[in-house]
Amino acid sequence: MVVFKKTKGLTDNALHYCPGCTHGIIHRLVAESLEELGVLDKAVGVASVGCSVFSYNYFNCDMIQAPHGRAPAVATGAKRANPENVVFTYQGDGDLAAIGTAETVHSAARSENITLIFVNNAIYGMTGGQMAPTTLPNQVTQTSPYGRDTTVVGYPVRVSEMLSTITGAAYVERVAVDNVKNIIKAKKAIKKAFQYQIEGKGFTLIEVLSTCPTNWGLSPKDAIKWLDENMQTYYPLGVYKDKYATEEK
Ligand SMILES: Cc1ncc(C[n+]2csc(CCOP(=O)(O)OP(=O)(O)O)c2C)c(N)n1
Ligand code: SF4
Repeated sequence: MVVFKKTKGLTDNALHYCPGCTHGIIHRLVAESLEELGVLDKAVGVASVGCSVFSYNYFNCDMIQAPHGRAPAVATGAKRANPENVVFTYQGDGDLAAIGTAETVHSAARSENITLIFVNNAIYGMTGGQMAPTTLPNQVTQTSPYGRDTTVVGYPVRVSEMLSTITGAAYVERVAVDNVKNIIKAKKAIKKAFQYQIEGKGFTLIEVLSTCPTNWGLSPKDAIKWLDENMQTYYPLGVYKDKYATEEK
């Protein structure tokens, strides 16, 4: 009896992520969703710059590598050139909410029919743990060794809340992958975003709260606890925008 089978949406390449990093779980949820919706052969993923830069080696669909922050612009081109494609970006918070803020906001404003998978781990992972726009107040990073001082560097950007104010955004939800219940919810949200795209409903973004045990300086277990206790307080989970919610009922 087959109890578990790996999704066809992922290649057989071994993931390079650190032990306890939840990038791998998020990859699986995206890949399973594409497979279950039967769109793997027309899916185009856009890898960003950050720890997930090699996601083009893992997703078993067409992939493009975009320069830092430019993934939504590249995705816009891929979608407009071939509207039957199911196009998604996979971006960290440094990529999406710092250097790529303009592309993120304006692709939402234009209601591009693309899906952004936004992995928020509150830090720049790949480059060694510098402060990100999403770093929490008082959080210690390599560039905020005494904790993020909001009087000097300002406050974290809440991407889902911000995008929910944009008329062009169709569906924006924040999820987490810290326990089984939340992982199931995260999968549902990701699948729904792709479903919306298939139905031509416009811009969708799923923000996934994720761990970076290496740069947080925590064990994988304590990193999950830190995500629960600190990140979810500052970044509450939930649906921030669903233009079509009433239609669905
Ligand atoms: C134009 C440009 N500026 C800066 C960098 C350096 N850089 C590479 S990855 C990265 C941060 C990535 O952090 P994030 O997007 O949060 O992803 P994570 O690694 O945490 O998954 C930076 C600043 C770059 N590659 N290109
Ligand atoms: S540095 Fe952080 S985000 Fe990058 S793979 Fe390691 S744990 Fe994951």
